[in-house]
Amino acid sequence: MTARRGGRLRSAAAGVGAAVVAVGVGELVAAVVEPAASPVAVIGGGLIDLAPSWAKDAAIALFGTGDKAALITGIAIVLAAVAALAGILEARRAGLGSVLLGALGALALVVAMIRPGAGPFAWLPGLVAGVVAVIALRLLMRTVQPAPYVRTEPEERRRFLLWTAGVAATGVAALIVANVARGATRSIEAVRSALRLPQPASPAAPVAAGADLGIQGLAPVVTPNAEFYRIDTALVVPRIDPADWRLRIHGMVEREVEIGWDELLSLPMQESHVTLACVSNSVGGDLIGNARWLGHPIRDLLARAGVDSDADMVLSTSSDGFTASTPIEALTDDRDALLAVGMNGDPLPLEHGFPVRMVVPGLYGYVSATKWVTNLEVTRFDRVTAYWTTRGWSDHGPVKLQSRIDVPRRGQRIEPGDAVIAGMAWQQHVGVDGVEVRVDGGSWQTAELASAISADTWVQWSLPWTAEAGAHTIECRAVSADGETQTSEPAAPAPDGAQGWHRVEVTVG
Ligand SMILES: Nc1nc2c(c(=O)[nH]1)N[C@H]1C(S)=C(S)[C@@H](COP(=O)(O)O)O[C@H]1N2
Ligand SMILES: [Mo]
Repeated sequence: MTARRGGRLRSAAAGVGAAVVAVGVGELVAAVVEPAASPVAVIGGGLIDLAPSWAKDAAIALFGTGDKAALITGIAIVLAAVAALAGILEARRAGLGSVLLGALGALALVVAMIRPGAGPFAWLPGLVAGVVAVIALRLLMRTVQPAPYVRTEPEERRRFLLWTAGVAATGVAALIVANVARGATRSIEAVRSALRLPQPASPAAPVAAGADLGIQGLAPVVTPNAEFYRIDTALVVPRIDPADWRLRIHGMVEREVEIGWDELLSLPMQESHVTLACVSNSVGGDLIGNARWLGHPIRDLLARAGVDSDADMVLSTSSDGFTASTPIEALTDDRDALLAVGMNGDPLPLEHGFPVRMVVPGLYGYVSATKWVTNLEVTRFDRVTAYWTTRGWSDHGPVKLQSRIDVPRRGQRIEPGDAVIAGMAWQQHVGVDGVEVRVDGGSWQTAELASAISADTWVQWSLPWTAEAGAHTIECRAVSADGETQTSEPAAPAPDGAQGWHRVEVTVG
């Protein structure tokens, strides 16, 4: 009887040990890839969201500002109980406890992914936690298994205790490292939110009331930071303290220039709206956004360094090693190529390049918009090749003339009668002069253009439409300020940007 109880106790301990290491490793993965996707935090957050308000009020009344700690303690107790149960079940029937622990990991995975603002790797911590839990449980069960009905042998007990303690200690160590990593993130986030950016010496003109048509379903003309698309190779978002940030300008220059954060902020700041687009954006895609950037003109810094007339490119490098090759004329002509520190009135969000990034109107992001930028080398296209160019993308990346239908959405059902077709059009730094729309291959109709913020931004357009019952195909094409009509010739994003007409199929009635 004692032996049996001892066996059950060990099985329960094995379950708890497996859970500890799983949570530890899951939290560590989250701290590295996406702090907000921490399994404990998402489950806790989910519970907070689900909890009726009386329960929240009660928790706050009982625990005050310690309510979060209380919640986490509560989660830990419940998790320990479930894990102990998983251990006992696993001893009864191999696989049963594993399924239970795996399901907890799956729950963390799902909750992390359906969270608003979930990042591309939100699923990873839950997945890793689930897999680690199952492996650890199976491993520990093997050290329990030989002894459940036999008298406890000191040898076996020692082996079991060592393994369980080792596994749990690994989990605790992972938790500690995760917390240190998260602490570092928090402090950079705290530094960021405490920052006050200087007023622009040359502010952006206010956005005209007519720039946003306010049509439901149409992208807003200025994209809120939280909705701005994010594309980069950074599995771990670089965390740079502005106090440590430095930019070095070197290469084919008369004199090297190096500046730090304080000096950059002391320089005259310019503000302008620039639409940033990704070369990977497919026709009709949403890898594009428009923001009001605050920064210092790159042109002025290059002038300070004195650019060699043989140079035709600036290779910008980020703190994590990403590189972009930007044609030098785009950085030295009169366009608003900025070393940006602000985005829509706030310091750059961490994932959009905090503390400093480049923004260059008219070029795709991969050849111009280096985030977390720390190095500008003045050089030549025939001497060095940037990150995406070595992977088959074009070395120059001017944006192509494009237009997109936002309203109605593909597959949307519409009531017959008065409707509206609306969308966005862009060719940054060239500008858009018109948009034409046709339905079911009929004649092209001229859409109404909203007032453009500038040639460096996208522009909204709309066209009233009397929707008749049946299936319809809507197409649009833009005309640039240069008089070019958007080509119907389709092309995939690689190697230099997608092209062709956006086509949307809808059903009326
Ligand atoms: N450091 C760094 N900067 C980068 C990238 C990157 O991978 N690393 N990607 C570029 C690409 S391809 C694009 S489209 C833009 C996207 O900027 P966003 O994420 O702020 O929208 O950043 C550019 N800057
Ligand atoms: Mo991109």
